[in-house]
Amino acid sequence: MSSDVRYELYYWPSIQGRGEFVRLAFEDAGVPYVDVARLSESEGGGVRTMLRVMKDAAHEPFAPPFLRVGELTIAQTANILAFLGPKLELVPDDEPSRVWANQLQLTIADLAGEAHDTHHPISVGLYYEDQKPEARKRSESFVKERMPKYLKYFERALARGDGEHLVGRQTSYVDLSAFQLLTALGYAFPKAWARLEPELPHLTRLRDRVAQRPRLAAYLGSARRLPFNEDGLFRHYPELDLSD
Ligand SMILES: N[C@@H](CCC(=O)N[C@@H](CS)C(=O)NCC(=O)O)C(=O)O
Repeated sequence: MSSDVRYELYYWPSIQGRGEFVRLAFEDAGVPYVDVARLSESEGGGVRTMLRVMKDAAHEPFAPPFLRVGELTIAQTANILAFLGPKLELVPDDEPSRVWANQLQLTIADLAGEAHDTHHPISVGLYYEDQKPEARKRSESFVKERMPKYLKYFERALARGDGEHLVGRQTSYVDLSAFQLLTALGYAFPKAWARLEPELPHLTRLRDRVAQRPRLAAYLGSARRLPFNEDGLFRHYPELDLSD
């Protein structure tokens, strides 16, 4: 695995958000990356730098996260991971496995999008406080129907494989993303998660196993791992969780 390549990740500096799926892949692989917007402006970082790089790219990203490596600028989380997977040795070599990995990753992205829409059902341009009644309505169907439907789908996918890995027989970037997704949903919707957890034995084991991978455990305990917060993709608003 080559680590003399300079990988630059661009993402909002104060949230885990979608950038975290990419950070976890680098951290687990032990491959250095520069989290550019988390550097100060004097170090060549910051949000303004990120937005300028984004606008100037020949293949302009619509939104962060994006990756810059050599001449390439690559956006869309699942696309970034499909690019990085082979380089970080986090996906099997064969095409069916890679297509399956991408399929699962895109489904994780769909679920992340729906989780986001629970707190921003009307507009990303408005505050949560400006769309609270709609958010409650949206999250009711999310915690009762959509979250269980997605998570049971991932549980079946795991059970149909080797029971431990979503793709093939080794840890892939999809397993890392599934860890992130489950941890994030447990943070945002603790009651809904607690009700579902007994029905998700394989997923729960996967989450716990991934958390113990040495490089990942070191990262999760470090200051590089930002805490969840209510500016991010997965927010904990008790009124949007399952009621008792
Ligand atoms: N489908 C894209 C979504 C990217 C996205 O929505 N990024 C958010 C932050 S997590 C953003 O900065 N959005 C700005 C916007 O939509 O205007 C992906 O998976 O990367």
